[in-house]
Amino acid sequence: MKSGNDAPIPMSEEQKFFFDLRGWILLPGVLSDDEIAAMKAEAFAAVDPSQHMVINPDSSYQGALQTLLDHPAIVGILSEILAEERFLSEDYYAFRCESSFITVRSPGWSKRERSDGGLPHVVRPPQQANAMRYQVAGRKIFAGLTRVVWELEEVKAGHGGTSFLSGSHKAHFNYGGPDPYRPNISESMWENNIREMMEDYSCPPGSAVVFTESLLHAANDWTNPDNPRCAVFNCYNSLWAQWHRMNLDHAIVEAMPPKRRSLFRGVWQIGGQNDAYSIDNRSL
Ligand SMILES: O=C(O)CCC(=O)C(=O)O
Ligand SMILES: [Fe+2]
Repeated sequence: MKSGNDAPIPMSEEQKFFFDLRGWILLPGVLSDDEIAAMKAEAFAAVDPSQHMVINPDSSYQGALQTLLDHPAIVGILSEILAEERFLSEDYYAFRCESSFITVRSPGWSKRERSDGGLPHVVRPPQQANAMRYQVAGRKIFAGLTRVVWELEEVKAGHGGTSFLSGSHKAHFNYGGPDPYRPNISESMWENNIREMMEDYSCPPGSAVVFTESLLHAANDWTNPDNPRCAVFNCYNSLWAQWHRMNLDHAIVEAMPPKRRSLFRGVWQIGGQNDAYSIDNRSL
């Protein structure tokens, strides 16, 4: 297992192939045992004793968890699928982070605790044109809104990891519900068949899952009796598009190393050089 925030690891041709084909890839065993222990301690400290409500929603932007935001194992991938080559730089990231949260689920946690009840959903239905959609043009992936899930505990397939309908990020037909603009499969005549075809992953602690939010995906009951789920969900976008409202405290970003700060700069391009984060150039 490797670790440390050193040089970014380029996205491999194999990763591109499978990410394009399925809409998600697993990076198993990225973090060292020491890193996992430190991060888990922070994550568990951020949730209340019932283990579901997050007390400090900004925890994953701080401490050891902060280093996940631009971990070298994902920087190469995000630069490939969210950035144009001409914007790549040593000093600034060519993509943005726009959401980060911690999830702790003890054995028996039910997806009914989520507002969507575990319904398979997407950012926008992929068969329509929009700024978040997954696309490939000129042999280049553009993955609109992209999520990186860091699993800090073991995940066993079929026991509560995030599940995906592989390939659905490129679907051209709707999900069988009454409204083609609905970003989920509610009221679909094929709901059971869709759910049956969804797949998830097994992974050791310290693994990362990267998926496009144009892929149908869902939360699931945590039925693994051996350990809770402890995961950090980080969301990224291009320099010029924003889905989430951030409202992240300026002081938290200001305390980060300068390159990491650039993940939180304003969302615009023309009218000056938009590289560095500042109090006057932040995404809100
Ligand atoms: O909680 C989960 O496993 C699914 C989370 C989810 O819907 C997302 O990351 O967009
Ligand atoms: Fe989601």
